[in-house]
Amino acid sequence: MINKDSKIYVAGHTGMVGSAIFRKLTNEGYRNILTATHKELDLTNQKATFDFFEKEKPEFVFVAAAKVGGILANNTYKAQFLYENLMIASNVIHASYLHNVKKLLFLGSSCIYPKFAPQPIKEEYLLTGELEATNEGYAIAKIAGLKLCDTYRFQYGCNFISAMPTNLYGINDNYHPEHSHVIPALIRRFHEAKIKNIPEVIVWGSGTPKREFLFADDLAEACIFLMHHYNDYGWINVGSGEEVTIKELATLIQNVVGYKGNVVFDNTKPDGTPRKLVDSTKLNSLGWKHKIPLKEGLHITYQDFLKKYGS
Ligand code: GFB
Repeated sequence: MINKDSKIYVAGHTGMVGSAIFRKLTNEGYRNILTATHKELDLTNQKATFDFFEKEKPEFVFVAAAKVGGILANNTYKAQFLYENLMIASNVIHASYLHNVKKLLFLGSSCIYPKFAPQPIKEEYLLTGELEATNEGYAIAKIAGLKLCDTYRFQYGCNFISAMPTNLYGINDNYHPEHSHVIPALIRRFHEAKIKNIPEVIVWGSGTPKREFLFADDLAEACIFLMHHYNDYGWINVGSGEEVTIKELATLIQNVVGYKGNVVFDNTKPDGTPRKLVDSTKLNSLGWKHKIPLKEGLHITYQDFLKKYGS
């Protein structure tokens, strides 16, 4: 069982999810947290990863390191999203097996499920239909990762588990104008339009797709909860059940930012999956539920954006 003195490696601790897990662990009094920046350790490099585990011998591992991005980034850098995420998953999971890590939690994404899966999406719908083309590479790499966890449990008795979060947003997100996810992209675009008096803001796609959103600090809490309470095969959905259309989301963000101009939809940009609401019954029945509602999370996120980029 994990305790406050356990040696815990948070892979990807500088990213939005990894930094939320690091923050939550620190606030809860875990005193022995191991981290390494991308510059210090390239997890796509098998030798470097194996040497790191040989030297550091972590007891518990959160795999929050990944090459991530929004729909345009996934649809542009297809090879990198497949290769880099495959290598990170394979290297960290195999190194954890080689060095007797007591427990590992691998983080995937709701994009692993079929494009037209029945909604809400249950864990067992995996591999029952075609994937969404725009993020197929990322999805296949994440499916490989969760399958590595289950097969290492089967063949080597490793206590490796997987969590599949819905779309995430929150503190320390990536605000790149092209490569980011929808919430940080629109926060930045509405903010810049407000301060520069730009008459209209473009939102990608038709505005009709629906997305469920979970605040990254809620996911961090769910990951620590699962590290304590889940020790079995299978992947666990982590969602909020809070679903909005992209049009409704744009209006929410426009109001949070206080932008008074027009909103225009650019149909030349891809919509992606029409809907991806995950069924979180399995996790909820274990005793975890999200806390931060979308509106409150958007306000917190915008304040974080202003603190970091407002000037
Ligand atoms: O957040 P997003 O890029 O991720 O796009 P996905 C969600 C929806 O928002 C899509 C629309 O329908 C976009 O067309 N959208 C509107 C925008 N305006 C924008 C904008 O300015 N930027 C962005 N990025 N979207 C990702 C996967 O898909 O979901 C990742 O590509 C990952 O691999 C992530 O799985 C959770 O939900 O479409």
